[in-house]
Amino acid sequence: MSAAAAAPLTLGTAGHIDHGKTALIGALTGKDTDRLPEERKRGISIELGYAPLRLPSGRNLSVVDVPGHERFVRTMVAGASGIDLHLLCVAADDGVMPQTREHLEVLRALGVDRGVVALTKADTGAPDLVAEEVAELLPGVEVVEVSALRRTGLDELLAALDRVAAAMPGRGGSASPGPARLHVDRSFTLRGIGTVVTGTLWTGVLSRGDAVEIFPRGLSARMRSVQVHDEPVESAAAGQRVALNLAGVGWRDVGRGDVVCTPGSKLRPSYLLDAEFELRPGAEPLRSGERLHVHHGTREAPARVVTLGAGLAQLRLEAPLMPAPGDRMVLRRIAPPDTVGGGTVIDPSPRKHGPGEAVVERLRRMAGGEAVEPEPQRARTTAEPAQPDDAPLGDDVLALAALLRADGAEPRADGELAAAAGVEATSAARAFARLERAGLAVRAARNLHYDPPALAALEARIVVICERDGVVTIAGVRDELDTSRRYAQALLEHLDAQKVTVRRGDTHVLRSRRPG
Ligand SMILES: Nc1nc2c(ncn2[C@@H]2O[C@H](COP(=O)(O)OP(=O)(O)O)[C@@H](O)[C@H]2O)c(=O)[nH]1
Ligand SMILES: [Mg+2]
Repeated sequence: MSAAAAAPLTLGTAGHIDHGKTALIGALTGKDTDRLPEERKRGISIELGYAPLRLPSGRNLSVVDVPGHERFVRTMVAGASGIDLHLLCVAADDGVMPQTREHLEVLRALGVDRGVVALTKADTGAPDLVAEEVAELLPGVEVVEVSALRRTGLDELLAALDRVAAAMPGRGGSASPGPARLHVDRSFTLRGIGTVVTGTLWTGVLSRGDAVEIFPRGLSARMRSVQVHDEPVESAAAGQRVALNLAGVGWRDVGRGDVVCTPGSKLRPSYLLDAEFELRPGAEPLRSGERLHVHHGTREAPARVVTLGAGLAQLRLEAPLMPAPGDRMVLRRIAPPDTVGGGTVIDPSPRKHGPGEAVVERLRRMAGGEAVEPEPQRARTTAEPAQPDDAPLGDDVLALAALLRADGAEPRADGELAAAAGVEATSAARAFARLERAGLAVRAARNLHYDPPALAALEARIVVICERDGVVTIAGVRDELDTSRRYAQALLEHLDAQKVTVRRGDTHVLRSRRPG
């Protein structure tokens, strides 16, 4: 098979902030992946960036450029989920830094074990010393010195990427049979075109005109058109960045974290999953009852851990995920935020159970690829009390969550949102409380809730401003985030309440920096 015909792959950047990731992708592809005005103004990546890259062999890569700031690790995880190989960037003038290590942990957790290291900014610093440091961290991985500024080392880097890619068949064609699955990272509307969603196609093929289902809400839609990196195609293959124009759903009904699949997929929203975990060296072992954040696809959910022994655990999720057997997940501690390790899904829809020899035996067989009978229904024991939160969220509550997510940085007031979702005014407060408990909403002010990732991104942007200027004001946040005074005020008051910032007269300052 010629390289051009070989299956496409997705490449993700990784590495500490300011280590030249975005500049390098710009030099390689001609595309500036920092699109937000303040990304350009401040030179910091906040959102995920995308660009196509054609290797000298003709092999096509989709590049996902991730942010390096420690506050944006969850965005990095969403971007890295679904990539095939990495381009780890380590700056010659800075060496291995905290997010170099944390991004590597995320890649390891996701099972991304192939890639190339770019020793960036080789026109400065001490490339030789840093090369030694990298060789210790990642033995056996090719390291290429590059300078995006001087445009040196780029051909060598492309050749190294080609060598790594050549050994990877990709997920397309026969490597990826069965129904298609795309984890959505963006949804928007274009005038005259309608709803567009984008994401990385994990498995299968998506073709123009075909019907799709969208989970967790189980909506139906049809693909009016399919694009790969801005080019219309008849069908897209696994491993590619894809944009779909969907008929039959509004853009507010779909958002980051949703999964688009073709009919026949066994994918369903799940609040329970059994998995095998591998923690990072030195991490404290998982404890039963511990609460962690689970990242899967472009979605995340808080979960309680129930250890089962033998490296296995059941996760009791507070918000639904759409897992499939063999999928990778990343586990992060909530406070202080830290990547703990990764997991591989074995049973995406188990019964609620505790440890036991039979449980471990059954999961071992499933992990080995055996078809195993579903678990028999068993009575709850006193050790596993029934919890009202275990009941699946109703359609109206999920609709509320979808609207909240679609509203993003500027959510409507609670009352307006409830009305739009068809939730009765009398049960709105209960619905919001339910969403909060499920990790699908955060209350920021009276009558104002945010989608948690949207709020986290806004908070991170404000912290970046604080770090730069020392202080922030309501007017400053309003202008920099291009929002209204009302949102700016709510955000700052929320940050004060969260003890991230503290109010000093008309300004707010960071309380304390976490040690790097
Ligand atoms: N000297 C030098 N500076 C570079 C090079 N590449 C990037 N930079 C600078 O390093 C800073 C951070 O680069 P950027 O690509 O935004 O880093 P990222 O945070 O890893 O995406 C910017 O000020 C760039 O101009 C390089 O090859 N040589
Ligand atoms: Mg960047």
